[in-house]
Amino acid sequence: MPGLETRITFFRGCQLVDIPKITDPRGNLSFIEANSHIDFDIERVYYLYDVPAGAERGGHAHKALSQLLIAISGSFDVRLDDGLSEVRVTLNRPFQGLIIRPMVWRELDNFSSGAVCLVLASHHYDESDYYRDYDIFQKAGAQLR
Ligand code: T46
Repeated sequence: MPGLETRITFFRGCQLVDIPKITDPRGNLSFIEANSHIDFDIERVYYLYDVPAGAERGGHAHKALSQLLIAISGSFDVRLDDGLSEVRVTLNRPFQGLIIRPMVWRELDNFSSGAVCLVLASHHYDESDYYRDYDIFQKAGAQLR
């Protein structure tokens, strides 16, 4: 169902995406199709779960990777930072996703009990794609601007 979803671009190309939701007395169903609801091929899927209260994930940026994050269960906050400014987004619906683009620092916190973060990623895991040092990320971002 290309084009039916709502996308709100709000920060450095990052987007909030409404994912189709098929309601049914038997329970709801949502689906995501590559190059339709998201504008990249899905090369990897991973998920964060059993996150202890007060724990934080992320704390890095990517050079080339795009990802779609979904709170499949529960809720958590995502802080996005481009080296100049930041925004905070709460994900708490299994039918809404957040696309995070390259060169955006992300930190995930405030995980609710039982929260599950599903991630659809544009590339396989590659440690060399990470900026894990904020100062180095900020300098690299400044050179691109
Ligand atoms: C991101 C946030 C939302 C792998 O071996 N394969 C994988 O696909 C991933 C994602 C990680 N790993 C290894 C690398 C580390 O030894 O798992 C360990 C933990 O990874 P990391 O500290 O990067 O996990 P998070 O939750 O801080 O970050 C992850 C993603 O790495 C990152 O791209 O945006 O989730």
